[in-house]
Amino acid sequence: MIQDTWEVTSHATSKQVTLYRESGYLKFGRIFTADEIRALAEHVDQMIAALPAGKRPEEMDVPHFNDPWLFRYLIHPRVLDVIADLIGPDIVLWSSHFIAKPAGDGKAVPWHTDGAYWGKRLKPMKVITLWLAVDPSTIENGCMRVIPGSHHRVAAEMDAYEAVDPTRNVFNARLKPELFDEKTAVDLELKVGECHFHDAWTIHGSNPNVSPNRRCGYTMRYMPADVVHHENATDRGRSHRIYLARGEDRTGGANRYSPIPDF
Ligand SMILES: O=C(O)CCC(=O)C(=O)O
Repeated sequence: MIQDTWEVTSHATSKQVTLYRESGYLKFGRIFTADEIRALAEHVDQMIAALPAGKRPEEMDVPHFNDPWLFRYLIHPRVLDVIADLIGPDIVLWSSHFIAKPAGDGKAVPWHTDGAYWGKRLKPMKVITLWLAVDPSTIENGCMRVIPGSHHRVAAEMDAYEAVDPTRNVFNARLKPELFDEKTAVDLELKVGECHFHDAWTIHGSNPNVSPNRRCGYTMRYMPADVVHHENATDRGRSHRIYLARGEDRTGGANRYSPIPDF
C-alpha cells in the first residue's frame, strides 16, 4: 500500500498558476496540517448535529457570519499565500459554504457556473473558490466535476438555465445540457485535507451521494480587491458581508468591508 504522506504547501508554482488560468480549475495538495483538518472535521460534525430539523447539511451557507472560529481557516496565512499566487496580493473574502452530502441520500449539485448564480452582485466577476476536502471526495460519494476550459466562454447567464427538482438537487436550476459536453467532464477526486480551485465561470457540478460515506467540502471563496460588491443588487435582497482579508482596497472606496471578528 502506498503511504499517504501529509505535506503542507503554501504556494502555487508558476506552472500551477498557468494551468489554473488555462483550465479554469486546479487540483492542489494540502494547505492545512492533519491536526487542523481533524479540528475542522470535528467542528463540522458538531455543526451538522446542531442543524435545526429540516435543514440539510448541504445547505450550510455563509456559516462564518455566525461562527468566527472559521476565520482561522478562511484567512489562514497559508491559504492567503496560495490565493495571492493565483489572483494577486489584495484579497477579499467573498463567501464560504459547507456542502456536506450525507451518506446514501446526498443531493446532486446541478451543472452551473458561480458567475451566473451570483448574477450582477460582483463587477467584474473574478471569484476563485478553494474547495477543501473535509472528507475524502470520490467518484462514488459525488466529488466535484468540472468542464475544463469552460470559463473562457463566460456565456452562462441565468437564461441558459432550466428547472430541476430541488428535492434531489442543491439548486433548483441547471445549465442547459446542450450548452456543453458532459463527456468532457473531469472528476476532481481528493484525499481528506486536499483541495482544488475553480474560477467563477468554470462549469461544474456533482452527482448525488448514494455511497455509504459522507462527502463534505468547505468552499472558501475569494476575489481580488478591485471587484465591486453591488450590495443592492442581491438576488434575494439579503445582506451579504465581505471582508478585506489581505492587502488594500482597489475599488476606490466603493466596497463596505466588515471587520474581521476575533477568532
Ligand atoms: O460541492 C460540490 O459538489 C459543488 C460545489 C460548488 O458548486 C461550488 O463550490 O461552487
